[in-house]
Amino acid sequence: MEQAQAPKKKIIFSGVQPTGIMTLGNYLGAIKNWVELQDDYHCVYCIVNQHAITIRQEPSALKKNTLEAYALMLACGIDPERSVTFIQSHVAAHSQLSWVLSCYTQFGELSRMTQFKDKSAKHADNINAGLFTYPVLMAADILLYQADLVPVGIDQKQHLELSRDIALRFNGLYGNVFTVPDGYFPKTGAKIMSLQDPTKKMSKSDENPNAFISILDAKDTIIKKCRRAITDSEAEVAYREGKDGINNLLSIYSAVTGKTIPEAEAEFSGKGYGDFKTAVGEAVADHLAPVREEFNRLMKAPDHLKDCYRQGAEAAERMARRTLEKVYKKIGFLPPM
Ligand code: AQP
Repeated sequence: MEQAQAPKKKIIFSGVQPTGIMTLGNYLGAIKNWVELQDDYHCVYCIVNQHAITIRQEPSALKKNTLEAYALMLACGIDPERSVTFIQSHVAAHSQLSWVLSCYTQFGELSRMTQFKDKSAKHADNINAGLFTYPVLMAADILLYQADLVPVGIDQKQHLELSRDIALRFNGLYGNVFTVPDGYFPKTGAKIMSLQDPTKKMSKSDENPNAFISILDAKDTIIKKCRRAITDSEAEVAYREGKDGINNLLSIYSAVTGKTIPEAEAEFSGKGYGDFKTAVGEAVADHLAPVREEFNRLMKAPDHLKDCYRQGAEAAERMARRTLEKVYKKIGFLPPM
């Protein structure tokens, strides 16, 4: 099997953390776009297990989640023969470049990151340095591959802007070393909210399983979670301010059916929330059913998965090494030979 190399097309980089089974938020905000972008770009997609340890992980669970996240990425439609697909810790250049970039990133910049503030409030007993420097590793991930575009959910916008700032600063000092990446945000599904608190984003590590839909949830579970979704006391399926729960369900419905929000509003006009929530659950479950089937098939073929991620790491390594060598030369690191 040949991994794509020799990029002539524009380059895309993105990653997902193996912190649990991906949610509908990860799928609609990120992976679904990754799949579509494979037609027009040279894509590099990564399971970012080094980012995951910024929050304490149980080692056997991390290992299992990493393989499952990789399989799930393929099950969603990422083709390892067309895109470079690998696991972050298999390519040492990520942590090597991260160290260099951390010396070109200011403490004040990192202190302003809202994800750091949110996650340190949530994990007050473990506010480690990695949690603080997470955006530097993310910048290294992206800049190593000279990515032109980075498809992420809107929640990652601030980190992406920091990556751009770091690239511009470095280029300003040493010439054009890095491509300055642009964000690529989906039109629908850019931020899917929690079903239990629609002012918060849907997260796979939420303690309340009713707050998120996992891509691998069974159909009846998905419908049940949608039916339990927090909405409001009105009985009108309409997208407007103050109706966060309904807005979220309408966005989800629109993203999985391809219908526009006004089309969805018209479809449920005069109907109660019960009917609407069930219809959303059914549409989501039908949309995800083929992914679940393919995931189960792939998990029965661990040797095939291993071949894919090993070859992916080799292709990634070749791309990453070129950038790292250039960076080391620019900053004056004496070459080993
Ligand atoms: N709710 C969301 N809506 C839209 N996009 C989302 N993404 C995550 N949540 C939503 C996008 O998914 C990609 C991978 O995210 P990640 O797993 O690397 O990290 P995350 O953003 O921290 O996702 P979670 O699910 O919230 O993970 P935990 O619970 O472990 O922190 C990113 O492109 C992200 O934008």
